[in-house]
Amino acid sequence: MSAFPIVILTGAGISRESGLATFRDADGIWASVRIEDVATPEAFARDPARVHGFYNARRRAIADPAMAPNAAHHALVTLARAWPAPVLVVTQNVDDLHDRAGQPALIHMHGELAKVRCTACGAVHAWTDDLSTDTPCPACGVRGGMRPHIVWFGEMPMAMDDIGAALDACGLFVSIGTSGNVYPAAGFVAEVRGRARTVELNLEPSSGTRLFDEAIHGPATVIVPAFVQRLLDGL
Ligand code: BV8
Repeated sequence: MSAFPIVILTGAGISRESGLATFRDADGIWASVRIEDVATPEAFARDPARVHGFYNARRRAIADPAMAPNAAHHALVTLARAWPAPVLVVTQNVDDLHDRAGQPALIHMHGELAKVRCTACGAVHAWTDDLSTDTPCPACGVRGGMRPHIVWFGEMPMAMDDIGAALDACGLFVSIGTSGNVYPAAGFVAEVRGRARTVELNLEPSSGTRLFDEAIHGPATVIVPAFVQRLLDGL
């Protein structure tokens, strides 16, 4: 088995079969809520209670004990444990299903629903309860400054330097369950193209499907375990 590092980008499609909605599919989140109303710094400044309500509902949904990692999440853990070189999962997802599956090297580039941040002191806290405009920061006590630890449109995604270094070093880039509409993540395939092998695993062709060396289409719980097995078999 050749020892090249692997970077895997995941999106909402990998969590769909665990019961979480995607964003841009017909039954996705952005079909019923406008991005400009809930997922920008301007929306939070204008109507923080509405933004809290949107993220409180989604935080409650991932806390449901019935919500569990699926075969695709587990397959990526199997790959990371068995592969002889580094395997980094970079997820756009704000759910905690990769964490709960036990993914060893994981970056949440768009933040995490299960964390909140104080805009007064910068402290980040693990959080399962609802957040309100009156919630005090457990670290500094200031009320009114708590926000979801989420990267909104117009904000800088997290850990971009680490992601850039991993993309520079990888020999294989795999994109799973993402429509390829949100940048900078949608640009990763173009960044590594020509240097690393690129593979798309998605229910249907993404916006950038022609940029991949190989594309396999189907449900993540079927095609991800099969692809992992193929890699581990050295094919
Ligand atoms: C930034 C909040 C500066 C969290 C989210 C060009 C270059 C750079 C930037 C831009 C650019 N053009 C525009 C921008 C700005 C903007 C952007 O991309 N806008 C788009 C809409 C045009 N980007 C930003 O503002 C970002 N910040 O750029 O900073 C910068 C510049 C350069 C370099 C560095 C920094 C910040 C983006 C933050 C986005 N935050 N939401 C939340 O509330 O959850 S985005 C939201 O979309 C989610 O986070 C989500 O993760 C993300 C991506 O969506 P997907 O995961 O792809 O989901 P989607 O529904 O679209 O697709 C699901 C796919 O799964 C489908 O294809 C479907 O077929 C498939 N599927 C379904 N079921 C299954 C399945 N596949 C397999 N199996 C299944 N069962």
